[in-house]
Amino acid sequence: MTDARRAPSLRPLHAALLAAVALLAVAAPAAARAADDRVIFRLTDPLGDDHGDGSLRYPRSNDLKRGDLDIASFSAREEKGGTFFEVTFARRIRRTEPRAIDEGATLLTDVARLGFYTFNVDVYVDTDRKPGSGNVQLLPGRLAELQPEYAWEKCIALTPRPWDAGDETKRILTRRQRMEELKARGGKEKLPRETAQEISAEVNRLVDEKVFFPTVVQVNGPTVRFFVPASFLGGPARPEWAYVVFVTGADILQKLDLASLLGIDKKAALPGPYLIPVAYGSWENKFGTDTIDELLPPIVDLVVPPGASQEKLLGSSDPETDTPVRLPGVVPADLPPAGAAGKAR
Ligand SMILES: [Ca+2]
Ligand SMILES: [Ca+2]
Repeated sequence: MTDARRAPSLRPLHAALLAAVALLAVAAPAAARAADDRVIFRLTDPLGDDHGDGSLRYPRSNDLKRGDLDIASFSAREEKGGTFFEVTFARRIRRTEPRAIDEGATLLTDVARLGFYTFNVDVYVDTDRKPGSGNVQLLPGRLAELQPEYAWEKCIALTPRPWDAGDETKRILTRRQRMEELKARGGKEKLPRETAQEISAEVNRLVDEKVFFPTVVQVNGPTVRFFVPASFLGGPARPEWAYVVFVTGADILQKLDLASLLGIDKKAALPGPYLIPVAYGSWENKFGTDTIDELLPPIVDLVVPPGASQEKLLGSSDPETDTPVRLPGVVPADLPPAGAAGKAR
């Protein structure tokens, strides 16, 4: 398309030739596309690796069992007005049902209104592919960063409570920004009201611009599909972009105590909204581990590029130096055909 548009500025003969070639080039993928149902890319992930760095144990809860958060594939499909991303798990997704989840007779279907309730999927997209350009920090509570080479411009956060998760994310980030500003000023007095408001306005603006919480979601067997409008990504998803994709457990009833943020010095160690954390030992409501590492991410399954090891990556934090794990992106266009991504362990 681009070549065809540029053609008139070239010498006539070349222009005609280029236009013909461009037409051919456009026609071939279009045909493939029709047969391929408008799939932009598809990444596969090994089965049986829903254990983070290798040490994660599922909570002893009836709502979550091994395999539930095991990613089998991640794909993108162009649809009218945007992109449907799709994650297929190793097992059927647990559907919400109208059962009471507290003493006030709140129903699960009141809180988790999109049909699922056990997981979050994060997708960080590096759209400019310029090393060092973009964000390396992830959403709160992930205890991970991105390798600067894959710094992201856009983040898609699929969660069972998208409306609340958006608000909570803003509250957590505002709180942290205010704490950092206070610290920078010597930490003695309160922030002037104006400064505090400026910080919150800026955080709100950034989250609205850069993070999308899908609300058009379809759950079907082991597969969840979620729609991201072209207006957010600047068009349909592209296979030349880099993607960091992982799943965490969702705790839809979690109440975050923001006051507890005050005691947190480690940059990465913020709590995350509706995220099941990891802790040493075995737990009813947390992922358990035998690793003593307060920066061990609560990431259960991660899609990695060929040659990389999920277990090594997720186990590479260094609490001593306050260094969280740093994750690489996957570029679908760079992969060998048939979606070899993640095959390497
Ligand atoms: Ca997997
Ligand atoms: Ca994986």
